[in-house]
Amino acid sequence: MQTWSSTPVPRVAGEPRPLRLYDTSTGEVRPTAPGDTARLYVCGITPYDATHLGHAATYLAFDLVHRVWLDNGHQVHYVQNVTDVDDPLLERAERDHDDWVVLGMRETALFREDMVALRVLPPREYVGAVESVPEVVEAVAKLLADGAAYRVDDPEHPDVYFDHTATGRFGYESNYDQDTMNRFFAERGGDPDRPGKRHPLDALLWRAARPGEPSWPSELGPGRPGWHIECSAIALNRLGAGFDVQGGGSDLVFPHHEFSAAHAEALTGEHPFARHYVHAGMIGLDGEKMSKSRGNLVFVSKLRALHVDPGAIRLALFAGHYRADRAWTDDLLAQAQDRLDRWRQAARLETGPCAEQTVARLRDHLGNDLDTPKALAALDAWADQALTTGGDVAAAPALFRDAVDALLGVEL
Ligand code: 5CA
Ligand code: ZN
Repeated sequence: MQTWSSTPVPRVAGEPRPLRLYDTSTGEVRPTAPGDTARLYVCGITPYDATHLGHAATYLAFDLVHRVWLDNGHQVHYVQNVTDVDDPLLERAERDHDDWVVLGMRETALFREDMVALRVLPPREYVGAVESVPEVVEAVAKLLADGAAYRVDDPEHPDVYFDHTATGRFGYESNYDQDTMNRFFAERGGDPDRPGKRHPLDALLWRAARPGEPSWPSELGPGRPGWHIECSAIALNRLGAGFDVQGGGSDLVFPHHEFSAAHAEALTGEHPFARHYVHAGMIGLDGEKMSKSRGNLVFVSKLRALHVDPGAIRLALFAGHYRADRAWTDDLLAQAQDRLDRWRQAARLETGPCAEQTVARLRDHLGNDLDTPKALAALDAWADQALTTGGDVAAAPALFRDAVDALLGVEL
């Protein structure tokens, strides 16, 4: 699939700081340790509706990961998928008498526009589920051959399921107890009651063709991919096993990332699938998680149509820590716009107080599990000083502007 465009990222004077991130699987903030090329996979959208601020917050969090690695001199091999065939997309298309292919293409195009407007650096490879069907077929065939997968005994719909005990490590990514796993599996796309499964928690790998549903001919018989194997196959085939960060929102901790890891580890025999599993908190509105199914959404495209400054959207979402569940409010946006105005004013001064310490603090805070609230406070302190007492360093406003651009993705 076509990815999106980006603007150049300035290099910032001074010493970069390595990136430490909270890893869900170990429950610790640990250093990332990429080689020359850092390898990042972030779960992409299911394109049945426009991008809301919850999605945006998640992609902005990983945009910071991307930017901090670039600051450290790494190349970044970033892969993102688009779940352009799955139940929610097919259901929405049917509800609206829309063609699912057209719906997916339309919403994906809008997502790209939103990402460009928000200055999210693009993935190197942007990969659809539909275009990766052959990769999924190959993976599922291998899992079947290795005994990690099985067909249900249903001649009409011979679906293929993953034996969740295949790796002997199931549960290591989320660390959830049995009850929590059962609950989230049922709530988040799983089918515990499907007759013929060996265990309620086994996950779908290949759904045999049903009348009225899209399907692809394959050595497994006609059908379509399950959800988790899509991300295992796309990530493994481009990044290899043991890549640096697997990312997404915290609603993907289980079952999606647990199974993506289990499928991949059963395929390769290598552990771990990713060295860090990183999850962004949920953005809510009016006390509830913002979600397409609840319909309590604020769309990025709506805000753009209202001429809201994308830099203010970034700063509003960075005002809270990426791992915290937090609420979107009009006040939050107004405060972010004020902050952006002050920073712009300060960055346009001819001279200012020395900004080197400020940039060092910015790097320290971002390197420490993307602590944006503290990073923003450090930048506020410089801007306030610049606008009140001032300073005589001619290079300071440009250094401030470049650091905010390169590291926070905000154009002043
Ligand atoms: N296509 C799958 C991933 S393979 C999917 O979950 N798509 S999605 O469109 O439902 O979500 C896209 C991304 O936004 C995921 O990383 C998800 O965790 C994240 N997300 C969804 N809702 C929110 C929210 N309210 N706050 C923060 N992130 C969210
Ligand atoms: Zn995914």
